[in-house]
Amino acid sequence: MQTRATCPYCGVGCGVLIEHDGERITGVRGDPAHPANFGRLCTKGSTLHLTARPQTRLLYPELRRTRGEPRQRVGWDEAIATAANRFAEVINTHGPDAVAFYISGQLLTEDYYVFNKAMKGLIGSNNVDTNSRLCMSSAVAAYKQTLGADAPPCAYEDFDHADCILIAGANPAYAHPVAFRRIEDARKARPHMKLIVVDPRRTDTAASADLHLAILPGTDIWLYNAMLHVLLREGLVDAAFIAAHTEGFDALRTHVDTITPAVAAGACGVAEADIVTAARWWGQSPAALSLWCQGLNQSTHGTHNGAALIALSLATGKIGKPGCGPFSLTGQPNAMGGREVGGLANLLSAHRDLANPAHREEVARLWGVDSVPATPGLTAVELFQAVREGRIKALWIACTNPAQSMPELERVREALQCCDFVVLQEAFRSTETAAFADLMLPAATWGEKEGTVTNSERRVSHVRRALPPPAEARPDWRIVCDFARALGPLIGKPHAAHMFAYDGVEAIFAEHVASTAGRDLDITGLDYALLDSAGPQQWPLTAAMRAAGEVGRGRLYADGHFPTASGRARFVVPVQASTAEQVDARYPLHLTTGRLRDQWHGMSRTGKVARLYSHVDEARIDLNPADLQAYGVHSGELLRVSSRRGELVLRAHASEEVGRGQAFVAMHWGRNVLDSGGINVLVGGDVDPFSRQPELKHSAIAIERAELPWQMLLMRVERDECAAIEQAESLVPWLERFAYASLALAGRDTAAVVMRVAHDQPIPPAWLAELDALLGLDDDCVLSFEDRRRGISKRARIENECLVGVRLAGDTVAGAWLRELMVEAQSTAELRRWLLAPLSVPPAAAAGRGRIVCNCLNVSENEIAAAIGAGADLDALQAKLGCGTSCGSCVPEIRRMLTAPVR
Ligand SMILES: Nc1nc2c(c(=O)[nH]1)N[C@H]1C(S)=C(S)[C@@H](COP(=O)(O)OP(=O)(O)OC[C@H]3O[C@@H](n4cnc5c(=O)[nH]c(N)nc54)[C@H](O)[C@@H]3O)O[C@H]1N2
Ligand SMILES: Nc1nc2c(c(=O)[nH]1)N[C@H]1C(S)=C(S)[C@@H](COP(=O)(O)OP(=O)(O)OC[C@H]3O[C@@H](n4cnc5c(=O)[nH]c(N)nc54)[C@H](O)[C@@H]3O)O[C@H]1N2
Ligand code: SF4
Ligand SMILES: [Mo]
Repeated sequence: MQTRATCPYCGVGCGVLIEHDGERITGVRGDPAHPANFGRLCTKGSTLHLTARPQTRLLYPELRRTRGEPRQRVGWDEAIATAANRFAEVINTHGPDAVAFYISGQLLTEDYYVFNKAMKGLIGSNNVDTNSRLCMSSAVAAYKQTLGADAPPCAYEDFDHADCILIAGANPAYAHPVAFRRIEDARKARPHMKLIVVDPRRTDTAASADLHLAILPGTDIWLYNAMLHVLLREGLVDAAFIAAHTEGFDALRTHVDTITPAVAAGACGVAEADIVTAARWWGQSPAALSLWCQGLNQSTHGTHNGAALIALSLATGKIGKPGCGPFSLTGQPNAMGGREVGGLANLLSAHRDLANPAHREEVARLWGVDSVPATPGLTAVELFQAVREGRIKALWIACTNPAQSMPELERVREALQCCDFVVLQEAFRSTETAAFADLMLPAATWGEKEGTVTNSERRVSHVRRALPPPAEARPDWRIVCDFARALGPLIGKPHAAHMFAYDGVEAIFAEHVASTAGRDLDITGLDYALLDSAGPQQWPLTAAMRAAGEVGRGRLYADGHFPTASGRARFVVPVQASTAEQVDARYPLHLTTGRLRDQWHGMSRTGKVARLYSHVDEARIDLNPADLQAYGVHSGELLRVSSRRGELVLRAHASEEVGRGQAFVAMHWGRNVLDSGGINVLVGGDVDPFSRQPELKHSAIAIERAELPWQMLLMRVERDECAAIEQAESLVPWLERFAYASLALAGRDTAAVVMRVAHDQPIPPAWLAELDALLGLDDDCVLSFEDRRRGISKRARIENECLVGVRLAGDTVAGAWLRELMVEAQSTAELRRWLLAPLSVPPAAAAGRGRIVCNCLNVSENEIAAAIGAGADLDALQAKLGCGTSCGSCVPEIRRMLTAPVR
């Protein structure tokens, strides 16, 4: 059986066909009919079915009755009653602003809608904010300041019409892969198209560009202002468009007058000529499109980063036309939906503004309440500060993992620790935030819930449910409605019963649709039936458009009219700020953070699929080889990394991708896979003044070698992936005992758990014995070798001539070889010989496969490099090895290996 849904990962919003037998999800395919992806999926989307396992899920409500005690399973009635009582107590004693919701751009629009209504319409506070504050809020503010509304004006189809694409602060080869596939196709079809990438790092996206501007972190505004300077100087602006459809240009023109390419080149650390080239390509191309994401948004001047980029589209009149426009890539699958329903502390339903009394009145009327509160609620960073200071006493978290993803992580943990009552509504059992929850509510997730999502190009899809949720998990919207109805009478609002009396999820959608009437995102022509018959639709799609047989609008502002008071788009004079935190002698390196190709955020889903570790198998800090050399550190050694807020130990990785003086760490690694709190213990919480988005991309750090001479590697093959996950979970509490430790899965058809440890001295024999017992390395079937003098010990379990478990202590250089033997279930005579000899290095013949580059076809780096060495080009590699022929996510990396084989 097949059910149409969408991928729950990124904002590309690919359609998927869920294959199932009525009881289990058995496979997933790209939906050929979905206009976002036409059947394609990336590495994450195509492994979704492997994440649909009840064993990893939160299955029942759990309640902690006394602080310090573990949570116990309770029934739903008790769970909802307890939540309602505790929230009512706080509201009745301390007022509605003493409670808050912290929710997520991964909720469906209907879930979001009821959360927002419950806080603003029922409880009477605006304290509802989301992880979109860490993600899209600068893009929202930039669109509103310039174009007048939070509406990305473009469509993916515009890639096919562009003559120049400028990707700024985004790495779509990793983060929006299927959109990047479409850009690759467009380039093939239009060989004259220019691709410019602005990113301090030489990512796979940057490496594939015609021009890579590797600017110094935080210097974007200088660059876009200097490009405008060149456009003006060379007569490449569209004076007629500026005069007819914009305002504020004179001030910006004056501002950029002194920002010559030479000035910007100095600020940005790039060649003056490259800035001129970028401006000319943009200005001379009939159609030019910009794309941006977190490299611009996650900054203390994120709003103005966006505004400076948008100004290039406005000044050249390249907006509202095919192949043109400023296109913000949405991070999460439904951050757009959350913005549409106004599910943030400073917004209201259907793009209405909290600050506007008429808007507040309209929303109150829609909801049938006297009023909605006027004071803006607290935004993410402020919200957790308020929790920490005891001003917020009850916190409801849904579909996000703040104990991993928020900046200033130690403070966030303190906040969660001291909060009187924390509810966590989660689909998976063991996220970092779960440790702090007093009440955990099991949520249905992908494949089990129905509703709608809106992707980056304003396209609304109907997400369908393939199976019922496991055990007692329930859809998010239903949990919220049950809570709201229980809470109402306790806070003197009996009409809650009526406000939240939906007979199903479509009734919520219908209410949301009604709220958009006459707004820029008017979708009064939409219902589930139309989405089912005509397919996913872009907004607006008004009732009148539907009556006239039209579909949703692909491109906005074709008429040059903008939703501002004057109908004109606005130029904004940006602040010329740098990053909030500067490097200095004590913290001399600039750290940026971001995404890996095959992992998703806190890894609650992707971290449970062994093969998704094969591209990058451990947390690491990327540093320029010259910097590593200057510190006298080799790639693979451990470093103590510290910032003004915290420190952790990470493995050094030499990478030409990062410039001198810079460093990169992926955001994914948290307390479930590392001994430390995770990368965000380093990252600060300074925010943009307009969007309140924190500067997650920029921190100053120091590094020094971590002197941890004692090393250990533990590996164990398990019966199946579920067993490997369970084994990994049993090892999580061990992580913090060591000065350094990391956990990972490995393998593909055979799944293994891998734990790497380093310590300042040998660990107590009792610990070793306990770990051996845990991993089945303690009985008579185990081969063991010990060289006390050299402090080396090896233990291995061999079953049916295959290695199934290993513990190496003292020296772990053979780890990669042994791991391959294990997960590929190869038998080898060399293994026994090696095990029983005082050798640590692997046999010379044992050339490993190396990292897996192509995850679909399981093709490794070394195999690709060997074929390249034998003269293969991309076509030959694809024909011979199959790499890059399925989802295509690895093609940028393969292309790069072809031009510079050594990485
Ligand atoms: N594989 C994968 N894909 C994802 C996600 C995931 O977790 N995993 N998450 C999704 C979500 S929620 C989001 S928000 C998106 C994020 O998508 P992206 O924003 O594309 O990804 P990031 O890696 O966070 O950051 C992009 C780039 O910004 C660069 N950068 C850092 N500082 C600066 C700067 O000062 N200026 C410029 N111009 N660039 C800078 C970084 O080097 C990095 O390469 O990805 C989505 N897609
Ligand atoms: N250093 C650094 N930090 C960052 C970033 C960065 O670039 N650098 N990026 C920031 C950005 S852009 C983002 S978007 C955030 C993301 O950060 P988070 O929001 O914390 O990331 P996720 O791990 O996706 O959290 C979503 C949670 O929802 C759960 N879940 C999944 N489906 C459902 C469901 O249907 N219902 C419910 N109730 N729960 C469900 C998942 O198990 C998961 O634990 O991280 C931010 N933090
Ligand atoms: S690009 Fe990948 S992660 Fe994003 S929606 Fe498509 S399949 Fe999912
Ligand atoms: Mo995001």
